[in-house]
Amino acid sequence: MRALLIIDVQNDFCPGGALAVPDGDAVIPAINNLQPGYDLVVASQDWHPPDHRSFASQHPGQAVGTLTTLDGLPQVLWPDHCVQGTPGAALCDALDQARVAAIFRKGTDRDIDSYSAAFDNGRRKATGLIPYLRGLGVTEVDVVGLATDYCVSFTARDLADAGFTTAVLRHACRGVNLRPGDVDRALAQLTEVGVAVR
Ligand code: VGL
Ligand code: ZN
Repeated sequence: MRALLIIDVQNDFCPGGALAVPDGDAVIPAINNLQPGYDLVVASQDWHPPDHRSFASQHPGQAVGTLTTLDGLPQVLWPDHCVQGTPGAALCDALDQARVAAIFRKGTDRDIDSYSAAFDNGRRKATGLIPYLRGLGVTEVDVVGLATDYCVSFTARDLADAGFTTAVLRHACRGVNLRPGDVDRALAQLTEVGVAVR
């Protein structure tokens, strides 16, 4: 069984959104075209409470983009984004959801960020994605969506670690590139842990 995993194609990550990824909406037609080629299509959704501690607004005096630590883990401070139930948190209307069998929400615990769709950043709690895929007999997962250097990359690494044959499809991903070269570095690190980048 081959699955397509669509990461965080949400309004806040697209142009005009709170944490807009450059050219983020370009992934949507690419992902719509890919979907018919898979046995299973699954999505994730970044889904934060309004006082999530990854938000710079929760750290007076600290600017968006600052690198700090949260509960002992490295943490970039982000603008408020993907707040539960807001239009910014919704999956983009142009994304074809007809074949999306399940949506895994993440980042719901205010005290820890969750880039991966499988575990929080401290690998303390699981979302259930991995047992869900295993239970359906999935062995191969192609990962697409937003953002390449955060949620796509963390998810692909966790899936490869869990034993899935994992690939990231570059043409259907876009990255933040907070520091120039972040996307290229993230993809290079993925190839080192056995994720195919194509
Ligand atoms: C993401 C930063 C903060 C992502 C989510 O979906 O890549 N990035 N929250
Ligand atoms: Zn987030």
